[in-house]
Amino acid sequence: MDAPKKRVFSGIQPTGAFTLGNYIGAVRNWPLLQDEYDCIYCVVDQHALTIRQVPAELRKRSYEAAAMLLASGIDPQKSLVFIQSHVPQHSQLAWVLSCNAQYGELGRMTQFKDKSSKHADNINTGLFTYPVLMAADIMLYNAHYVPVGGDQKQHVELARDIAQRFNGAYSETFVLPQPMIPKVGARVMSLQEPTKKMSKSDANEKSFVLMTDSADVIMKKFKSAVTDSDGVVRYDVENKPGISNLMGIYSVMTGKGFEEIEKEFDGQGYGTFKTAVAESVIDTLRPVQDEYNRILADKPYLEGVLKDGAEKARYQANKLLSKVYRKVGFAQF
Ligand code: ATP
Ligand code: LTN
Repeated sequence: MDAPKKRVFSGIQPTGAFTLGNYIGAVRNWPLLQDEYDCIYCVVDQHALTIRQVPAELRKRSYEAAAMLLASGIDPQKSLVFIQSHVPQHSQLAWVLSCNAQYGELGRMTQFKDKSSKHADNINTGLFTYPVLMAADIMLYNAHYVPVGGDQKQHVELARDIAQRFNGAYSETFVLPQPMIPKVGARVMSLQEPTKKMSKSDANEKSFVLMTDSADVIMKKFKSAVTDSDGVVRYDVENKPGISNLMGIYSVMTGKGFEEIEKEFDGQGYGTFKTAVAESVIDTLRPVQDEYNRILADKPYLEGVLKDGAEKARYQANKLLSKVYRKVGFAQF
C-alpha cells in the first residue's frame, strides 16, 4: 500500500480582495499541491477580526475569498475548503496552545509589531495571540507543510516551537510543521514603494494590483509603477528594487528566468517592459476572474462546498482535539 499523503494546510484572511502578492506568494501555489498532498485550505475569518471589520462586509468577503480560492484552481473533490469559524475546534485548541505559548515569544512577532503600530487605537489581545490561533489551525490537522508568503515564516516557526514544546510536555502528539515558501515571489513588493511589501491594506491603491482589477486598471497600475532612471532591465534587488520586483512578477507569470528576461528586454525602454508585465498578469488573471464571477453567482454551489468542507474538517478536528483534551488532563466520560 502507498504511504499516506502528507498534509498541507494554509489560510487566508477575508479582509479584502486578494492582491497579486497574495496570489503569487500563496494562493497560486495551493492548487499545485493537491495531487501530491492531502490539502486543507481555510478562509480565516476569526483572524480577520483582529482588525476592526464591518460585519456585513466580513460576511460578504468570506464568500468572495472562498470563491477566489476555487476560481484559482482548488478542487473541492481533492481538497477541503471551509470557513474557520465553522469549525469551533480551531479556537478550542487555540486556548490550550495559548497556555503553551510564552508572552515574550508572541511579543517578538514582526506582524504584531507592525500591526500594532498601524492600528495603535486598537491593540486588542486577539492581535497579540493571533499566531496561537494560526498554530491551532495548522496543528489541528497535523499539517506537515504550510504554503505561505515569506512574511508568515516566523509564525509557522512559532507553531513548530509550540508543537515541539507540547510534545515534550505531554508526549508525541503533533507533527512539527514546516513553511513552504516559493523561491520567486515570496515577497511581492508595492508598486509605489518597492522596498515595502505589497499589501491590500495600503492606503495608496496604485501600490497594489487586485486579482479582481480590470485589464485597464492593471495596465495603468503597472505603467505608473515606480522604477529607476537608468533604463536597463536588470535583476538587482539592492539597487533596482522596482525593476527587480516587476521581473519577479513577470518571471512567475511566464515561467521565464531572470537572464532570459534581461535578454528579452535588452535595449528596450521601461515602457515596453511594463506593458509586457501588465499583459502577462492580465492574461493569467482573466480565466481566474471569469471563473470567480461564475462561482460567486452560484451561491448554492459555493455554500454546498463550504458546508461539506466544514463538516469533514470538524470530523478530523474533533479527533485531534479529544486527544489533546485527554493528554492535558481534562475530565472525559
Ligand atoms: P495585509 O496586507 O492586509 O496584512 P495580507 O495581504 O498579508 O494582509 P493575508 O491574508 O494576511 O493577507 O495573507 C495571505 C497569504 O498571502 C499569506 O500566505 C501571505 O504570506 C501571502 N502574502 C501576503 N502579501 C504578500 C506579498 N506581498 N508577497 C507574497 N506573499 C504575500
Ligand atoms: N496569518 C496568515 C493567515 C493564516 C494562516 C493560517 C496561514 C491564518 N492561519 C494557517 C497558514 C496557516 C496570514 O496570511 N497573515
